[in-house]
Amino acid sequence: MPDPAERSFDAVVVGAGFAGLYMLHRLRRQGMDVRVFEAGGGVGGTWYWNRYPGARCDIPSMEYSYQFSDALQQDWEWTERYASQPEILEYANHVAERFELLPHIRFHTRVTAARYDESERRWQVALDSGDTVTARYLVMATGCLSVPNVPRMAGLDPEADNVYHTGRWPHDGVDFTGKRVAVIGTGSSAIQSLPLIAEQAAQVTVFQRTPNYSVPAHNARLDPDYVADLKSRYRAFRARNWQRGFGADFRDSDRSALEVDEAERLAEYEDRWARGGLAFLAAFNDLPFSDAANATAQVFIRGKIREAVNDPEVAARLIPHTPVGCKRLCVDTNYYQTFNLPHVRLVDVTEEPIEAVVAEGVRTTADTYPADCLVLATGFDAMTGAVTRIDLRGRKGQTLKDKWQAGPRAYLGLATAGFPNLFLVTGPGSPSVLSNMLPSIEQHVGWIADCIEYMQSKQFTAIEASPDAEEAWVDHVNAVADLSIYPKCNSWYLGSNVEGKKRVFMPYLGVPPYLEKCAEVVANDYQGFRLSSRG
Ligand code: NA7
Repeated sequence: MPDPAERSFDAVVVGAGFAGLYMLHRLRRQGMDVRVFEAGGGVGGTWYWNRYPGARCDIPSMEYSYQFSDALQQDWEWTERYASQPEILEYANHVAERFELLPHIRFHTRVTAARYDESERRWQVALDSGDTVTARYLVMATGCLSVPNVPRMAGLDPEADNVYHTGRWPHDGVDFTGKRVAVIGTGSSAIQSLPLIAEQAAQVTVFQRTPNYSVPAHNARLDPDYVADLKSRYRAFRARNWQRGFGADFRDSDRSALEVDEAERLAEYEDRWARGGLAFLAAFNDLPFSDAANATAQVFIRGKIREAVNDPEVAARLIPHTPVGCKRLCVDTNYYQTFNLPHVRLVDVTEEPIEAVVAEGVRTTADTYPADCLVLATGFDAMTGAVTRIDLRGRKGQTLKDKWQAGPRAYLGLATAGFPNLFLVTGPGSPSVLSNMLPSIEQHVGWIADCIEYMQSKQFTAIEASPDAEEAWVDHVNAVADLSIYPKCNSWYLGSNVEGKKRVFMPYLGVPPYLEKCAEVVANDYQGFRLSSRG
């Protein structure tokens, strides 16, 4: 049992990723007694767990970092255009040490349940150690991509020594030299890891359910002159990008793909392809909204896949038929080209479904593919999984899992009606994964910290989203999504990658209006929230 003094906090934060670290820092700066509980053995969240070969951020490193400390952003030196997982983890550790956060984090401790005590107006938080602590505020900094999605397959033992989920990669790495490897999934994790796994393995069989579009990363060492120039105007540069959701690299366009002629359109796509990265999606302003505009980008990438892959039959199987960006666009280094290697083959499980994982490898309806080890690149129970797996009970004992059964409901993605003093960092209904996560985390953490400070200054003891405001916001999130291509294919944005999960679009599309709305809510004394004092 913890020391009695250790049982009661002003705030408990769940998770020590980038959201949890900054939340801890902010609340401590406000003089609060805070404890972070983290299931992992270190800080970094998704970057702590996703240690698979090739794991790398798809946002440029000069913009995938905190902005709250000028000294920090001036001191830290990124080495590559897109930072690798080890470098991002090193950064997270640096932040934790620099701001003296580690003594306030309890590692290897999972929050299993939390119950709101209405009479005390405090959360009772149960830990897997068997201890219970209490706090006025509970902040879920649990990440959008933190609960692995493990497929149900006959014969599959996800805990077996030769089975590796990309989101739970062994810390010592895996040596695939001379091994026959089966990779299940063709999302970003597979797309990043396959070329490196194939460099080592004797044979790789990739099991694809849905092909994905991927654009080249063109990753490279950062040019010191470029870094020096950016740092000389870093604060303004980042502040401006924050307002837009993505950074300068994105080069937003104000043109429709349909208002230019074919030559101009191709030139734009070629230019973006040559520069690499997610900015491909911003080539024209209607790619996320117009089927006809999006179709032009589809044709372009399909051509690039045909150019990259020697065997036309393999190329045909790798070509997606969904809108570009509908599933998150991937960013790769030699993904399609890897299928030209003689020891790499592609199996389409829509043609020959997997029947079972067997001792020899993976058996489909057509064949058995030998494998010594299995890589599950099968993604995550995104956005809601980490929150709903905790037995969270709000007023009148209502569970969050029940409340969100038909899809997540949260006001601004920050709070949910019936659960006072509970905050979500980058929760469903906020831009989160459709923005640069780091600024979005900072914006949410700042909003929550300011809100708590406001409550204390006014002596409020509880804050709760009103059901009406929440409903209006959820309707708005859906209405905006329905204007876009996003609901037109199955993706983790919709939860449709997880068996039995309700198909609902979860992030909010549009950073600038979202920032305005959050500011407006504050300016109007937390409009849409009910604030109350005891008695
Ligand atoms: P993703 O993008 O969700 O990809 C998971 C892949 O695994 C995807 O191709 C899935 O096919 C496939 N999958 C999942 N379950 C199965 C089963 N049962 N059988 C065959 N294939 C399956 O996860 P990632 O980890 O790659 O990337 C997540 C995000 O992390 C990424 O978007 C970046 O933002 C960083 P499906 O498409 O569902 O048919």
